[in-house]
Amino acid sequence: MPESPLSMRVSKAYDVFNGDADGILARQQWRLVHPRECELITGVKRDVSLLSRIAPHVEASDDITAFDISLDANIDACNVALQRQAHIVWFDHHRADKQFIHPHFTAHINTAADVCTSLIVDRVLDGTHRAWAITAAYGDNLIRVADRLAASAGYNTNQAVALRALGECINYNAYGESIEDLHISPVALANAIAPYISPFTFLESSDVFSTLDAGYRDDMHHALNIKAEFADASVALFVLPNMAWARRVSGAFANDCANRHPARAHAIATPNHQSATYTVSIRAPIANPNHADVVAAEFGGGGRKSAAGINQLAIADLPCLLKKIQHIYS
Ligand SMILES: [Mn+2]
Repeated sequence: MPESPLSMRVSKAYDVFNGDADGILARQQWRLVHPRECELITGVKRDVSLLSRIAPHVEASDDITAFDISLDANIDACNVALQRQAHIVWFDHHRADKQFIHPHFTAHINTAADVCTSLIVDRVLDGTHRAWAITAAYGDNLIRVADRLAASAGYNTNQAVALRALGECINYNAYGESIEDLHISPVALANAIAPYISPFTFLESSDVFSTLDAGYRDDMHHALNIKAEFADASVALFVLPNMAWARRVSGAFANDCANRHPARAHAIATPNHQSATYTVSIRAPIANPNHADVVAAEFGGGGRKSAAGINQLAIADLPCLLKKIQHIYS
């Protein structure tokens, strides 16, 4: 008997992930252990409402695996996909006030300040691909956690330095207003990394790292010449120029500032190309990694306790944001 068209359809798998190091490398670990042909849904770091791209098209028994994107920012699309009877597994560390229970929904969400999505996946996989998890933790600026994991995994200083450089470069590549600002599209980067069981082999075999590293150094050199708009012992605000390099390096520069001044909170504002708004990266002081998400949320942004961002801050609201940051951290 001929099969009906319905039963002939093979269920599809979608990997939906942030285009930064944490998103790409969370997915990397998962797919090394659970290989599957997947459609990749990702974008620049700020492009977090990714699920809406596919939710209206998914079908019953399709599988969606989400990494490092906020559940709250995708809740409507999530409901659409569940109504269409897809199965969803969600790994994330962003604030999630809208968590729910559903037979087709599995959540691995942990919002602790010393956790990133790649470390959540690492725990679920019992550390099977720890080196990639460490690389991601460096990329997400969890330096102390990553150093500790690297030491306990038996890596020497040179190896830890290599993983840190790789993580920072992959993370750096995700920042930009659009894919055009980036050196490599996140889909291409995820595909370039996908075959590698070890980041060390990737570093030896691929020229992707040297491309990103050269771009990173170049952009960072520009950024380090920018004077702070405001700076005291507890808060600093930088406004970068309206250039592609500034949009690319803003997040990495924010992390670099945070690491050099661990007692200070930082805000890095970068003009958007199309509108009279800024993208703002906010970093809580490393010594007090709290409230960044709360500050960002007040201006329509979001993120984590230690690091958060605003995609569209009206230029006129910048003084107001600075006041809020001073109020919280001074
Ligand atoms: Mn992350």
